[in-house]
Amino acid sequence: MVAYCQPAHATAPSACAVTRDDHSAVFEHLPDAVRRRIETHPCYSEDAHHYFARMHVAVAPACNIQCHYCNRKYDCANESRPGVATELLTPTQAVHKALAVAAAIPELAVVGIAGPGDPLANPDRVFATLRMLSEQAPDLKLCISTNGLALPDYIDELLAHNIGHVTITINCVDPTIGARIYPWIFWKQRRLRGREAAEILLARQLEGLERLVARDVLVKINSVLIPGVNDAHLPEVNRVVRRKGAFLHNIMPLIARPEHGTYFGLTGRREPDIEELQAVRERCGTGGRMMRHCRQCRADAVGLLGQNRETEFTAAKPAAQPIDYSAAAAKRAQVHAAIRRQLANRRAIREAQSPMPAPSIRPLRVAVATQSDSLIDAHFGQVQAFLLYEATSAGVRLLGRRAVAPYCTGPATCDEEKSRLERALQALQGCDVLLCAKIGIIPWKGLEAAGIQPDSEHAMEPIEDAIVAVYQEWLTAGRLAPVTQRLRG
Ligand code: CLF
Ligand code: SF4
Repeated sequence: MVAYCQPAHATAPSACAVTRDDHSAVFEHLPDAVRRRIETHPCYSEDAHHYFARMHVAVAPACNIQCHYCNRKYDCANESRPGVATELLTPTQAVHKALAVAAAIPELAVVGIAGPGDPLANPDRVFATLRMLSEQAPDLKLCISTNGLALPDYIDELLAHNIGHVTITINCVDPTIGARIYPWIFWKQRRLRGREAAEILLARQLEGLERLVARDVLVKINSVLIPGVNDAHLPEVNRVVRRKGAFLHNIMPLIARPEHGTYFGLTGRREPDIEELQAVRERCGTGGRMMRHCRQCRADAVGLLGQNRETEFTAAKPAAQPIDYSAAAAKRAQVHAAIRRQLANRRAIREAQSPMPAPSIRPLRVAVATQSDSLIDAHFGQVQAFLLYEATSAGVRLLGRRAVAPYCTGPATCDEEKSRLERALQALQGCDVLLCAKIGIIPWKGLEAAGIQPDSEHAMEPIEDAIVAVYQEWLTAGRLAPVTQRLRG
């Protein structure tokens, strides 16, 4: 891609003061027809992402441009990052895998093609896959994510394959900035560079956006926030794409580490921190039309957003039984109907509740040690990053990921241990609570002394359920002082 395009632990909605996610209330003004098109899509509806799953089929190896944040040669099975895929599939293998996943995960709602290269730079493979999928699994939504260079050439074909959701990665609308992100594009049998290349790419992206919107496709724009390159420019991108009819804007942090071998990673381009990301999103100010729950999926991701179940469904692991797709589709229809009922109940509860009191209660910042990105299942000292969440009376929201040097790296002198703890505390700065599966007594005391409450009571629980429970505890205990009295982070 292009960039950064457990069985669901769906729980019954509750009438408690905070739910796992109430943010998509902002979509409730949408016409019913549009709401129906997004309510099961985990990327287009923040509500849906807790309940409905997506999968990507990695059928698109080639790309027609180069981005300075991309290196598709690097793969790590444990890493969730756009452009990463463990195995490339033929269209037939991809369809077989999609049917196997659909049979095993009834929450599956969307099959997307997001790489590892650009889908529209691989039109034969991609359209063969889409054609077979729409014939054999007509109840699944199909979705693609593209850099947009070839998009205007394929509008009719995308519509013919029933594609109702398209993501275009647009990182800038100014070719001077574009030339700093895209070293080249491959265009009409020639490799073009610099501003000329960026001008063509950006013009094609915006043309594709306008033409899809004119054909009633719901277009989401992904933008990678690259500090020092396009951070100040993204509000302008937001204005332009909104004016042209984009449905949703998703601003994601740059991932750039030297070990990934990308230009930005190797030349030390900094990844933005959570506060910068929030600030840019706020400056765009599109409220509910800003996607905030993207998990920067792999090109072969399977499961709920944040889950990586792809290793359960490799080409080398064919389904044990022949797949009875009709039975799977019938089961899926039942499961989806039950989830829809839950969500409708939840909406009804939300609508019946009086408006929330003025936001005098400050948010609770929670750091989570997790391996799976869905459960609290990691030891404090062994993680290389914490997920950071914010809980308010409106719900629980993922803020992002904060890297940390693991605290436990073998025997250490007192001084080394102290400096490891200091690094961990720095990564946890601004947090009230750390949720983890386990933590040693020394870091426990260190965190407490720094005003961060370690908590391993919720080990192996789904992350957002645990955060709701902790938020309720803090609320009940009166530990969330009014905003005016205490602001952190
Ligand atoms: Fe895949 Fe993208 Fe479709 Fe979703 S992902 S092609 S729109 S089904 Fe979603 Fe993953 Fe973020 Fe993409 S969380 S990277 S936005
Ligand atoms: Fe996507 Fe191609 Fe850019 Fe990589 S180089 S992020 S595959 S558009």
